Amino acid sequence: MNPTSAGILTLLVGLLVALTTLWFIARSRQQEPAAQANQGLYKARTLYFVILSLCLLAGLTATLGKVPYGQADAANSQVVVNVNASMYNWEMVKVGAENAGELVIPAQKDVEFRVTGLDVNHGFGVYDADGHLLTQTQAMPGYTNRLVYNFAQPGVYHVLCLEYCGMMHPKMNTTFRVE
Ligand SMILES: [Cu+2]
Repeated sequence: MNPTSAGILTLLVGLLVALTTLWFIARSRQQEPAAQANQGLYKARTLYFVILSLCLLAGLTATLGKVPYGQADAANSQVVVNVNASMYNWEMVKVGAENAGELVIPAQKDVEFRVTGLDVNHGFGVYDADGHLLTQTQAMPGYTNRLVYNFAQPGVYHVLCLEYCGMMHPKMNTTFRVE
């Protein structure tokens, strides 16, 4: 699904939620003649739901353009890294790399990680040298997740497994360099 259709889908779901809320309000009005005694309370509740719906819609509209996934342009990625996760190892190979030694990735370029699992589900988490999680995706058997990331700073980055996969899960890590 491309970012535009994902955005439209999100908007439609948001509208559906808002309309459903309004429908429930209208319906509860019809079915509660006893509400006359609590008119003020019901009015306040209705107002609350209307304001809440409007706030949610406004928030949704304002943030639609900032949907995190789909912004990165996989088609324009200049560097592709194949990532195979298995118990308890990360195999990371840059497509077209001459030597299969240490993985070196260029800084300030879109890098596309093609992440899959060879045995069970793993979590591919990329951390900077200070231990901050930068980006992540699942490594699933039989499926390739594409994750595009642009490393602004050169340095050593760490890959840790984010999904418990067995006894040695905490030891499932590797590093790569960005230049
Ligand atoms: Cu794991």
